[in-house]
Amino acid sequence: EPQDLGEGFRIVRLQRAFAASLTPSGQILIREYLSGWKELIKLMDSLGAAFGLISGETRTKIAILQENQRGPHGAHYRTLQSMVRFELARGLVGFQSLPASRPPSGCRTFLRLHRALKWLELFLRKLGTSPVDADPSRMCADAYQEALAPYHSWWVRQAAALAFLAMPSRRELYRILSAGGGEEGRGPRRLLDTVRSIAHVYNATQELYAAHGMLALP
Ligand code: 1PW
Repeated sequence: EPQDLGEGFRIVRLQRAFAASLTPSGQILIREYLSGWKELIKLMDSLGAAFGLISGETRTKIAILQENQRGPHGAHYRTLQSMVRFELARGLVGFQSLPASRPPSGCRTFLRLHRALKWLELFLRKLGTSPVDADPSRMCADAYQEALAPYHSWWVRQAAALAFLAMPSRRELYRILSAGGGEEGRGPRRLLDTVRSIAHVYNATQELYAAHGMLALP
């Protein structure tokens, strides 16, 4: 589709990436998942400089997982299931704090993105279902409180709060979210389709991590 071309954020690419990251048999494909996150980075970058810390941190997490994929054990980093199996078998998960000399595990790195994905799911759902006069900056902050703040240090929470204050107006946000042309009237629907795709992959990840007692990796 023509709307797939171009450099800017496209919600349709976000939706397709997360939809493609969950196979019919329930495998989670890490490359597709990361391509969803890369699309999200474009969104954060278009929200302004205040989101720089957040997008920079996200880039770092993506880079760690991509290095694993390109490394000598790359074949094990194709799906979340095979990554978990591999790191468990090799004792690489890091259930206790690892010495700083050890690289962060794929499992703990993915868990950071997984938690953040819940924030996104909540935020987009609020955005897609709220009355037109609701304030996006408030919805973003509420979603953060609910999903992510409990895992963050005081300093990170302050920085995040500052970024939310700089959130563009609802009108501007909708313009960004419906970029690509011809989507105006479909904004909220596309938004809610996206929320559904994100929720599916979130829930599958959550089940896998819960089954292995990996929801609290340091
Ligand atoms: C338009 C809204 C977009 C929502 C995208 C959500 C992105 C969430 C990234 C939050 C990053 C905040 C700053 C960094 C915090 C890190 O300490 C934290 N990382 C994450 C991704 O939560 C935990 O990683 P760490 O320090 O244990 O390596």
